[in-house]
Amino acid sequence: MLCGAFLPKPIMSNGPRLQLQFVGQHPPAMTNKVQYYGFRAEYRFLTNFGIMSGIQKGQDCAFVYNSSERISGLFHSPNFPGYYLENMVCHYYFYGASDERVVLHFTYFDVEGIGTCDHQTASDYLEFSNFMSTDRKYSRYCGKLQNFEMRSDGRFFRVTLHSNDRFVAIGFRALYTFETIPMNNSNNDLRETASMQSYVSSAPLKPILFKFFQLFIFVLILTNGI
Ligand SMILES: [Ca+2]
Repeated sequence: MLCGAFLPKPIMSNGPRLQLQFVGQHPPAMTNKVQYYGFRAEYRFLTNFGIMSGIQKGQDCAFVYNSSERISGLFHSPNFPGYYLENMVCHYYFYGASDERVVLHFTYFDVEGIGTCDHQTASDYLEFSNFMSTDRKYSRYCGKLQNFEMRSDGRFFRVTLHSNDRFVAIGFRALYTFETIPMNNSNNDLRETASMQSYVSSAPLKPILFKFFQLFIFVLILTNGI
């Protein structure tokens, strides 16, 4: 229920229907001088869950972000900054070039859930993965979190929001950036490998020098003895 003088956050229906009921009561005698003007709202029929960035895959809550199209931008939960929807799975796929990594900077995070965000806690959660399948490297993310950053290991990254059938929150907003890995790194690696090889190949020199030194001492002893 909504009342009072404030602007509510955007409301999104879970399906193709939404019903609103306006109930006007007689104000109490003491406050009859106060004027209430009711409300005015904008409505829109959406198929993109209110997510304007990326390319939507069909009618699903699945969005693709290619570095060839945009090197950085914002993405967020459905209906942000309003409440996200119940019982849904939303995918965000990031595809970079082979020399790029995906960097996500979360500037808002409030996903309804507690603790480890697992099934027992009946939590909604955000899942991160370097693959299309589950990535055991990352635990589930839920609750209220301060700004944080996530990085992909390779050129691909996946973020998925899971919500259950009860309680919702505002969700999240993040900045994505495709970061080019400096090519110097691989050159350095090559150089390091090269110097390592020369070190390895020069290593047997030491015993030879030692042998020479031993021989020199031996000769010295010999000459002194004579
Ligand atoms: Ca929930």
